Amino acid sequence: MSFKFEVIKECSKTGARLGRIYTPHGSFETPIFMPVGTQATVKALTPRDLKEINAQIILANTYHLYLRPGYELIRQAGGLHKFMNWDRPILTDSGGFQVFSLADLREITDEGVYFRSHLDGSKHFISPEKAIEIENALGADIIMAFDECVPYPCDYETAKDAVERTSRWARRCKAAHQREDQALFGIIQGSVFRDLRMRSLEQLLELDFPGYGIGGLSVGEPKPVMYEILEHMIPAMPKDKPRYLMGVGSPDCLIEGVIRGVDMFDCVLPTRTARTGLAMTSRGKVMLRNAPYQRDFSPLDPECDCYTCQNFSRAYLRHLVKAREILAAILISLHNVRFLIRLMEEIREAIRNDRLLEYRDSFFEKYGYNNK
Ligand code: PRF
Ligand code: ZN
Repeated sequence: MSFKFEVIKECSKTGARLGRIYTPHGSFETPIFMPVGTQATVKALTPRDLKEINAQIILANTYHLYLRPGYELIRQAGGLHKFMNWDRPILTDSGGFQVFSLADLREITDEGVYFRSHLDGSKHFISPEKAIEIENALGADIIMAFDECVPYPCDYETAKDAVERTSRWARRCKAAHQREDQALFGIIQGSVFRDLRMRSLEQLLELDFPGYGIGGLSVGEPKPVMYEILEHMIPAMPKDKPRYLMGVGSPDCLIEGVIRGVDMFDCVLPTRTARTGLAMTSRGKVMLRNAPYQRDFSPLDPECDCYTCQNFSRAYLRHLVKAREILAAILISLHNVRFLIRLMEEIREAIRNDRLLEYRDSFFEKYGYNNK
């Protein structure tokens, strides 16, 4: 089946909606959290693990896979799904963000971006056409346009130029896109300037994408500023297209984002923090390195249904973290990703029952308002 989005139910008290996205690799309900598999692997987790914790769609990065192992190799392997043995939906980010945050010595022109690899210093050039060529070769179900994400804070003129360039690049991405079995999403930029956000949205709407990424947020601005931009912008976005808030994944931002009408999220947070020994639980964060857990033989999160919480104690997990054992990363990543996937399951259930605001309050009551 090709790409389709349907709204199942709109929340009567908030901007939230329950929906379903259909792709050639199956369908899933929204709002959804997408675990990040930058290098064609969600770090420390196998596809078998991901299915066990009910991951429906994962994200991979064009920038990283272009540099290593190369997109011709992945094309030869039969595409990303076959290469990594993941038969559910995949979304690829375009590299328009990673090239700005990771690469060295970059020069941005209207043609594209010149940069040096963060791996070996080799020289490269990615244009909108090139990004789409790579994403077409990788073969994800949803692919993102090549955009220019400005840092925060950013002056108005710089943000404005990036909006205009992102619109020109979006048009070129659409023209270069070859595969009808992949849905190409546009990305809205505009930093924290309301009028630029609206301008970016209007220009992208002219191109009529099947979905829209909200880029350039969660780049260092205060959370209330991000929420305010979402409140301003989302009511002007098409109701019948999915809205994807890029790079956002803390529990509070997921809930507040959904309330304002966001349908899709991705973030490295659950896997990255897991590798430092930090777990998210229904009672707030737990830093397993800390001394209080040395003789804590209770489960990491008594309310969690994951393999880690069903079988191991905090004391054991702390031991693994302290001993720098790789099983620590595996077990805590499994739990953290399951925690966010279950949070989204509960959010969808709350929308279904028109209880989203009550759900938010009870979640923070337990998780801790000051523990975000
Ligand atoms: N653009 C792209 N990917 C992204 C972002 C963006 O602005 C962000 C910003 N939070 C995360 N990932 N292409
Ligand atoms: Zn767990």
